Amino acid sequence: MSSPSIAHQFQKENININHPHIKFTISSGPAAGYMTIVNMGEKPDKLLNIEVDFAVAELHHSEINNGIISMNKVDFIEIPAQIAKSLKPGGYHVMFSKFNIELINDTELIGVLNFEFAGEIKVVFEVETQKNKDDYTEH
Ligand SMILES: [Cu+2]
Repeated sequence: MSSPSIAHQFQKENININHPHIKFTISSGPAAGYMTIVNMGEKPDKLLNIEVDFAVAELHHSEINNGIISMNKVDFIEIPAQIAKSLKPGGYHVMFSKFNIELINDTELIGVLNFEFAGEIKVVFEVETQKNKDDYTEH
């Protein structure tokens, strides 16, 4: 069990990033990044990309069609106004690959999220072992 983080969130302007974390099964990756992005503003914003120095990061969307899961790279993730959008298994997520470090449970990694309007938001990802394919913690 990872220790409960009371206020693991990051905010800039109208965008709040809640509990960014990376789930991995193999220490060399690949691994998925999840979080909840809250847009408290009156206008939509877009997550354009994410910069990290430990891997290659892409924005992905998973879809299930006729029981088959497909994963596609997307150019951005739209965050509508007044909406909390969760990046979680089966939907939008960050895909990390080509790691130049080893993933270790209960450690932290830094990343910078780039938004069209809010700009750069630096976050700390909690690194957690993935227990099953739907494992996702929201807190
Ligand atoms: Cu993916």
